[in-house]
Amino acid sequence: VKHPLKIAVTGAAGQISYALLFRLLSGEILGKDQPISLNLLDLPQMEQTLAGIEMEIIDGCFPLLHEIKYGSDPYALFKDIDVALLIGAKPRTKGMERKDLLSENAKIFIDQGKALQAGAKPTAKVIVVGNPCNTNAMVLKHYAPKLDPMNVHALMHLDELRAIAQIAHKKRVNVSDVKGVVIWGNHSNTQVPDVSRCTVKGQPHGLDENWIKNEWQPRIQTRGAEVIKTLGRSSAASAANATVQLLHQLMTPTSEGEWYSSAVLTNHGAYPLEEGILFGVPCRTKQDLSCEVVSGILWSDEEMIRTTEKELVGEREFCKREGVV
Ligand code: NAX
Repeated sequence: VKHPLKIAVTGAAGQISYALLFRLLSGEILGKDQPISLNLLDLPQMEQTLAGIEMEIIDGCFPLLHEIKYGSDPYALFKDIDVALLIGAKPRTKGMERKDLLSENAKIFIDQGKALQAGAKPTAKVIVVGNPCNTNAMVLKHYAPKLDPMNVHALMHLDELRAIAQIAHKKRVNVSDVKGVVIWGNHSNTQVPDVSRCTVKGQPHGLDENWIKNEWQPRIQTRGAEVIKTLGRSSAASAANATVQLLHQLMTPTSEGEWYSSAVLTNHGAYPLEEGILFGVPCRTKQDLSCEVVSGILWSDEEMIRTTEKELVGEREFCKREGVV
């Protein structure tokens, strides 16, 4: 039997986490032989909800559940963890400006970065889901210098899955026939969904350029808002799915010639980008489970890349002015 993997989940009383925890414990993501210790973290006022969630998890009777803890202290709950899924964040409320959103969230991620630095295993893998996820992860990494920058990810995988699903639908093929999509940049509507290396059933995709530019790209960029408008609340189950699928990617060597999109610190030097921001790029997991950026993909639209880069640099400059980083 394998040693239990210790996984911390923040925002554990929220709707994404609710759709995520049972997927994790089912064994489909990390394997049927991988026991899991869960550390659930949320705000102090959510303790009652966490107690109820713990009851439901116990009632799930999962053979892979080794231990479960919950609370509101990141220092206690990040101790010795292998994985952190950072979902909790301050939502944007009515009338709130983007800069308020940034500074409110910066506080959370300063604190959690420090707690990871203090207690997490140096090899820990971190996925930041809470928005604005790229800049939240940038702040977190600043306060957790011991973490390998290639182990700190901001979630772009939902955008990637949305992008693949739309192409599969258009081409009337199975989603598994679509490979090589990349989502560059920020998890916002400036992101750059890219088909320059996309194949369908191993062949060049053959998609109409007009459809790509005028329908597919804008649809992917604004899909989150489209879901909110239709569903009446923000995507939770699909976000949970993307989070566990990314975790699976990070814990499994990537097949030859393939990649997944994820936002990592730009200091890797694989592309000419401003350093010190988390930017969506194609990544691969190596045999030793370290993560590397796939280099050499030519940008089909550099202007769009520079726009999303500029947005992220703006968010970082704001954090600098506020003394956050
Ligand atoms: P919910 O409001 O249902 O849950 C968020 C939970 O986080 C709440 O229980 C809240 O108490 C908790 N929380 C707040 N501050 C915390 C802190 N300092 N420590 C621990 N817990 C804290 O939101 P949900 O729908 O689950 O979404 C969570 C986050 O995911 C939001 O920021 C949302 O914008 C973001 N998303 C990111 C996506 C991505 O692709 N990167 C897509 C889906 C989603 O929009």
